[in-house]
Amino acid sequence: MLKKYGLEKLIKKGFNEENCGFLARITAQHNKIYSVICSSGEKSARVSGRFIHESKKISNFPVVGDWVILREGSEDQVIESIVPRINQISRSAAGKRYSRDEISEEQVIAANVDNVFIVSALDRDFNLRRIERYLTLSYNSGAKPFIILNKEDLCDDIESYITEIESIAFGVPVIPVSAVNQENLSELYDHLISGETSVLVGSSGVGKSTLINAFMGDNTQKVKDISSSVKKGVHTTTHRELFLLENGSILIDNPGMRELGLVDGNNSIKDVFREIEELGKNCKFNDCSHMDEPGCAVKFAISEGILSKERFSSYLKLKSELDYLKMKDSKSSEAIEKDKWKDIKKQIRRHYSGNRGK
Ligand SMILES: Nc1nc2c(ncn2[C@@H]2O[C@H](COP(=O)(O)OP(=O)(O)OP(=O)(O)O)[C@@H](O)[C@H]2O)c(=O)[nH]1
Ligand SMILES: [Mg+2]
Ligand SMILES: [Zn+2]
Repeated sequence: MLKKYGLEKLIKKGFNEENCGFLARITAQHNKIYSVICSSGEKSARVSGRFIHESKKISNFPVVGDWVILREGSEDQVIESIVPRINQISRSAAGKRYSRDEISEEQVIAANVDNVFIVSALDRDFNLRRIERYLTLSYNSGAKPFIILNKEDLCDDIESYITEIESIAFGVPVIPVSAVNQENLSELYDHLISGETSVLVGSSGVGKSTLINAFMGDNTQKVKDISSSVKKGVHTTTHRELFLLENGSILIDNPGMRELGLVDGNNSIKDVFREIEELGKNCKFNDCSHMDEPGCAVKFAISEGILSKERFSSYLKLKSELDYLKMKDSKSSEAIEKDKWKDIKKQIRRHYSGNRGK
């Protein structure tokens, strides 16, 4: 049963199934209740009290795609621990980014993911800068990105969109489809490989759930009804869920994301803006910031129209966001160190005041 749900991938990473107890994979999350699949079928589960107590960060809680160890509970199953993740797709939690007082928290969208399908619609939604952001998120996780251009039925000039994308996403497959008319889905289907887990990401209304329904061959997922399409900003899908397709591939649906803060990762800027990194090698100074240094090859490329200004400012924006996060991370480790000493001092004080009365 679990082999169907991608267990082979975990075993390949050195996971030993034998002495791990009661293993399951999270298929959906509804607030505190999880749906899980285990060797005896689907069940619902919650995290144990100890788990809540010991998990200091929201990113330590289980998410769709996680492998977990369960214990039989009186009502629901109890999640005791998470099997170390192969990878995770993360963003910084909405609304809290850059705020001074609140720590921006990492929110894990899905775990143990092989492919990220970035869905963009060929309508007003189309935005190269947003696609760059999603690419950064994918490269950060180590999963393989794909760009799906949905609603091709609404567009007469698909080729020009593809050319635009190809100029910013090097070597990333770009697949135009129509989920509603089921056009060109076979090309996408070829990338849905048995035992692999893929996640659909993209703004609300681009057709992620319609794609799930097309692949499942039914109306599993509720999709936005055309008549309510004027209700902007309303997300039709409200929770994440994992589906097993007939060909053995695993696909995760997601609610659309309004805000997409980055989480520091694998130096992904270098992968997304490969041509800028390449151009930079020809700058006069090794550490050129491409702002106003003499002999800057990047500035030269912009003045010659080889590199677009918009692309360059997107690079600077994402780079400064990641630099900020790096700086903040090192700050928070200092703060953690301080807190540790505070605790130790408190314990010493308690020790002495406790001994005084004896
Ligand atoms: N014309 C056209 N409409 C489509 C296509 N795919 C989806 N739609 C329509 O777009 C609307 C939104 O589709 P959903 O599948 O609900 O979008 P979603 O990405 O799941 O949205 P959230 O769940 O809110 O994140 C629906 O009315 C779909 O019928 C397509 O290929 N062409
Ligand atoms: Mg949806
Ligand atoms: Zn330069």
